[in-house]
Amino acid sequence: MKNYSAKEIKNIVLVGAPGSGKTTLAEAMAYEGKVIDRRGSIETNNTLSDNTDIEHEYKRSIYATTLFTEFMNRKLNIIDCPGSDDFCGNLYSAFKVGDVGVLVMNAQNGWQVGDELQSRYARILNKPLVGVINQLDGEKASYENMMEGIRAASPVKPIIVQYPVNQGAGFNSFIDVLMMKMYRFTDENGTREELEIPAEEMDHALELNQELTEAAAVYDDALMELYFEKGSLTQDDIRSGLKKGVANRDIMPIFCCSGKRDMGTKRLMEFIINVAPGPSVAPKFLSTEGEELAADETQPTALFVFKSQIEQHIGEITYFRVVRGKVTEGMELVNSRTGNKEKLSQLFAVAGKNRIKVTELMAGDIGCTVKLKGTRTNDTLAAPATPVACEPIVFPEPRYRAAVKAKEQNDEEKLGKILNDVKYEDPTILVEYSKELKQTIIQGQGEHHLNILKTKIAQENKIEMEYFAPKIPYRETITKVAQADYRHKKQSGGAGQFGEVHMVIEPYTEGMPEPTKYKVGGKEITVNIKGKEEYDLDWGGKLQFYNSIVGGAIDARFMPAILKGIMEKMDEGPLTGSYARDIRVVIYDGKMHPVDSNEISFKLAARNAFKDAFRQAGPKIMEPIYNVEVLTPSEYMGAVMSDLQNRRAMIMGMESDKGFDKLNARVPLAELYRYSTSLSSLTSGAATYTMAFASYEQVPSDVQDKLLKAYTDTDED
Ligand SMILES: Nc1nc2c(ncn2[C@@H]2O[C@H](COP(=O)(O)OP(=O)(O)OP(=O)(O)O)[C@@H](O)[C@H]2O)c(=O)[nH]1
Ligand SMILES: [Mg+2]
Repeated sequence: MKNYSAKEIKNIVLVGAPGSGKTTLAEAMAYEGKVIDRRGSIETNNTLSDNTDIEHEYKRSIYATTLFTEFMNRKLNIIDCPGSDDFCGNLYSAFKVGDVGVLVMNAQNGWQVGDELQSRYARILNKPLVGVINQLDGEKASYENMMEGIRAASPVKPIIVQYPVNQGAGFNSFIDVLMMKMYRFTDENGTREELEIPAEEMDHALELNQELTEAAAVYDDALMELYFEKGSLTQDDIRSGLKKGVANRDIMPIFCCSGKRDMGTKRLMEFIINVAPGPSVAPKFLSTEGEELAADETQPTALFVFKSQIEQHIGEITYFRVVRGKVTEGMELVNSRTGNKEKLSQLFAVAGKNRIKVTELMAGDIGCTVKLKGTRTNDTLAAPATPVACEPIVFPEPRYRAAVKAKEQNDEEKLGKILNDVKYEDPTILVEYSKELKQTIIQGQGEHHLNILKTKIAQENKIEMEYFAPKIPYRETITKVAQADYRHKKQSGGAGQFGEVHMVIEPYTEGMPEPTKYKVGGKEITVNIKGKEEYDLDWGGKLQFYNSIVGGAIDARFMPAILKGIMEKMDEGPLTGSYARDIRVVIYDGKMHPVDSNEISFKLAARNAFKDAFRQAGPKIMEPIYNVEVLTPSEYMGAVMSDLQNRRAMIMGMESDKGFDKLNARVPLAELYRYSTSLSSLTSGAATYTMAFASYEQVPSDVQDKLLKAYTDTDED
């Protein structure tokens, strides 16, 4: 295989709503590039891109897959992304190494939330887009409806390059207003005739050609001048204007296609080769120090790892882009995170499940290697003398959580290890054991995302796991002053136990004055501060602890034990066993026994006094509230809103944004379990949402009563 340099490479990312035909189009591109001599299909489970058992089972893409093709003496690296938003992490990695997105849209469905989301990701990640109206051979295909949707909703302005002559089942021709030709396909293997535009289409074609010319001229003063002078531009001039408009992310040229019948694929690839920005023009990689790393093969080598996947019989496969310099077979590089050497004994160009051995890859190219020792996604491998680390991919926040355990207790330990490693393959899955909830909590992008993981672990590791509702990390605090005494006394045979503690507690607020006097339960208590300790609690909020013992009622040496007793109860709050926060405690009296008093006695006395005081202090339970943002087609807005209201949501605002409604609400986490699934069934999968922690707020009294009851039923204190 030829060695391609940055100027001869294009790295494209196929994006678009679920099922729009990305994988099928990638297959047609690979066929046109002669990487395969027969096209596989989704139905027969033999595409290059969807090549895992789990993708076959679900008949959809789950992982972004890289495929190279050679076309017009250039190399086109295609990354085929999954359309489902549950797997959007893949788009973040793909766009890190891809320079341009190809938005594949289904002409049968019109503009969908998936198109909306994926074009937004491209925008967030600063990547230009080329638009493809696909499935024009479908029974329900409507180019006009699709264009209307794009015009109304696309964040980038569409510019028509092609329109179909006969869409629907008989689709076989379209007019290209850049080439000013009609293309007609004579078979389903990409064979095409280049014909003159029929007379009845000429006016329309000329009109669109003028729009295209004007759109191209806008981006270049010299072109604009030329256009005014001559009233037209050459094809090459138009291309050079489009090149700028696309690279600036101002316009999205629109193409026609049936990936399934391989119609339009070749023209699209030609345009990408000629017009889309390649590695030497696209924005440069940045180092973590902010240095620009140009795709220059004369520079010292640096590779960025954007994906790592374990494949049966082979082990870990590491996918990378050569950021600068070149990499040759057998090269030794240094991982800038670990400082360890890695030998790249084999290099491959990747075409999905096929890997083609190569001896060298140049700056801008994408490839993979195997058998690295400790390199993962987001690592940079660099020449030992010139270490550098590239800015990492910043993955989206999780928006779905569940508790997880092994079906068989015996598998628990093994499952723990497997789950711990999941993040290396899929950085959008977070797993952690919550000491607070005493559950293993797994977080991801949606229920489907987690179910796929479950199936994968069952298939590959033969371990069954179960998801269930995670506990909610409630917090407990108090609302008023309270007082309590507690005597711990035990006389059983040998040495006895004795400790007595008197305390006052009150709600802590920032900047409150030092305590001087309390009047509580008919008692008047004067505070003489002997000692003060203040703790920032790991789980948020504060504990203030005052020693106000007079006349040696309790020895100072027992104070740490008293504090410990209180801390134990803060750690496992008296109401529901959740963390307590924002409390001031004053120990003002107590009793010792000359022989029987010891630390354990005071710890227990303090613990129980604190619990009693807490329960009298107007205790309340606080729950985590999340900011939720839902994006839905307007027709579902009513349903989405009333569902949220049933979840105790506070609606904060609504706005319409290019055909979609956006709704912001504050929703208790306790009401969000399986929200992604409900939202999906309410809107036939057309809506999406994000969520982020906002604050802790008091739960309503009916919820508090329920929680209290549930806890007293289990409290063995
Ligand atoms: N009629 C018609 N059907 C198509 C075309 N392209 C794809 N399909 C069908 O649409 C379905 C989805 O195709 P895929 O290629 O898997 O779509 P995708 O965009 O990769 O889907 P995800 O990766 O799951 O988002 C399959 O049944 C294909 O056979 C097309 O051009 N015309
Ligand atoms: Mg796919």
